[in-house]
Amino acid sequence: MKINVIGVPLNLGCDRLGVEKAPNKIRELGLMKTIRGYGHRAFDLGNLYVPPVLEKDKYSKHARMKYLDAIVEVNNNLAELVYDTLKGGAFPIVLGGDHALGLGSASGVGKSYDDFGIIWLDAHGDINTSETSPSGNIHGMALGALMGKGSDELVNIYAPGNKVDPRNVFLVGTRSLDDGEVELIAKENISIYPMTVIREKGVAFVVEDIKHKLKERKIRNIHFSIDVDSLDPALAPGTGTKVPDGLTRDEFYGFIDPILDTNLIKSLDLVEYNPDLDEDDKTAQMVLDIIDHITARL
Ligand SMILES: [Mn+2]
Repeated sequence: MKINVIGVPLNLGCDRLGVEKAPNKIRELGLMKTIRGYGHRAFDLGNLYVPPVLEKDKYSKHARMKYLDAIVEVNNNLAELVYDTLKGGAFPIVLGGDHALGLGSASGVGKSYDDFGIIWLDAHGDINTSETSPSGNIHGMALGALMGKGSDELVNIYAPGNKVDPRNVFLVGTRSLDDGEVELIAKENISIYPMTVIREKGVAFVVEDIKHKLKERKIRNIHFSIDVDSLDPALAPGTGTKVPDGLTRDEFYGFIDPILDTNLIKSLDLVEYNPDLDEDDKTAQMVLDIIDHITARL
């Protein structure tokens, strides 16, 4: 398969330094060699430009959303690049950077397919709005905005309006939700599989339930957005918003392997790995292992 790697050295959505170093760090540890090892035609499209913004100007465009203009700009460009990649018959692997980039990547996929859904693997909901967000960090608003919730500036990135039907969104691995997110999940009837459900019913149940709903909703194309904080901090300590009691290695691959085997996954984000917070490259190796695992199945 043709695979395009797109680096997005974005840290403005999490407002914490370090995560912008991730794409190059993963390259240095053998990213392209790993992908090409499976016979793929892989191209490294480099890193997207992230406009510099001074810390003192972070609220200059919006009182409750940090670095709004720069994040919108990066995501517009990312969306177009993902759209072009899919149009060219290639599979986009988007390497973050923080999870605000999901706004752009999923918007690019949404323009490519009408019958599309999103699987968002994350310790958090990422469905805050500027009103409900306790931090003003846009990485916690990305999935909400894709569903049309929150500020127009985010909802209308790349194209006007929501990019995905909330019924086509699957939120997996959550264990830290803000009050506003809990309300929205209930109101929109979002398919959510928190860690409590994964532990109670098992990962195989979650996979089967999602596959059933995909069929029911006639979803033929999925954007898979993986936040490394979905993993237990023991496996991925190098990330900015760690939450205890995350996915074990077996649970993680027990989920993603059968999801990949559906052949419905059309694009991938891998986000929130922060080299500055890592312990002996443990998280870096995990990220490479995930890429190895995924590209072996494409
Ligand atoms: Mn996230």
